[in-house]
Amino acid sequence: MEFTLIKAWTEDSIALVQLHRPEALNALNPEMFEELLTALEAYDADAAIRCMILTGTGRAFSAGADIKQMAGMSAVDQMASPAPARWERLRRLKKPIVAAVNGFALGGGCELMMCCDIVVAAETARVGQPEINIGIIPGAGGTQRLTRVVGKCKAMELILTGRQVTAAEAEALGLVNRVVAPELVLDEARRIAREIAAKSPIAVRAAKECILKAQETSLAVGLDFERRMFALLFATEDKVEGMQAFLEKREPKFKGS
Ligand code: DAK
Repeated sequence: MEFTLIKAWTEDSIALVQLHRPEALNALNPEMFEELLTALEAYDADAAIRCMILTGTGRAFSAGADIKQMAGMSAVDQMASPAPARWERLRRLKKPIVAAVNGFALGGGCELMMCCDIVVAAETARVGQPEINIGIIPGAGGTQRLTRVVGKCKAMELILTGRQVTAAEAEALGLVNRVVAPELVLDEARRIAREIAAKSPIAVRAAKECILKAQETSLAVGLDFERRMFALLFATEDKVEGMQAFLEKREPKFKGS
């Protein structure tokens, strides 16, 4: 795959995608977002890939949507914008994504981070929804996903003041799984991705689907969904292999079948 605004490569069963527009702090323009989706969707469909990592080049994971491009847009432009459909495509990815947040994750960058499944952040990273400072509100799920993760009061504070929080505060808020030294952020993401890549990809996919379902449905519906997914996994060879390996006191070899 040939890209100009991102870099994408694989390391065994892990795919890495790096936003690569450092002169604009990886601000998300439509061209970069299309490249990002092309790469992620290709890896999502590739059976050899078990887990993906998303990171940024330079000082930022992403400083959000491209303000220079948004400045000229009208309400009618926004109503007709293909952007929501792009974010929807991101939401439909089945494989887990580990975010390696190397620097600023602001606005759409924070929303992108929240679309990932596990987040490793550099100590120097700064996270926030600063849209209020430019006269708008989060538009890619920030008011919804942030509120579900951190609760109403904290979401109100972050979105109404636009304050950037440190990686440590983001971890305390539950937005970030762990905080490491900047030079270790990608390696820690790799370590987690490899651990996930060694599991049954079918069980991993089912678990991701169930957990995301918990964010958007009632407990009763979610429990019912989980029960069905659980039963479904008993039809897989990976379930037979996993349980057999345990009984034989050996490591399982999952094939994704
Ligand atoms: N857009 C465009 N360029 C940006 C940018 C951005 N979001 N953020 C930074 N840059 C550019 C700067 O303009 C500067 O470029 P030059 O002036 O050198 O050409 C370069 O990156 C370096 O930035 P600074 O000089 O400002 O660097 P500092 O270290 O002084 O400050 C900063 C770093 C991250 C604190 C600052 O750059 C900053 O405040 N950036 C803006 C952050 C922000 O407000 N982000 C939210 C944008 S609104 C939607 C989907 C998504 C969205 C909305 C709707 N739909 C699906 C409908 C998302 C909206 C947003 O994200």
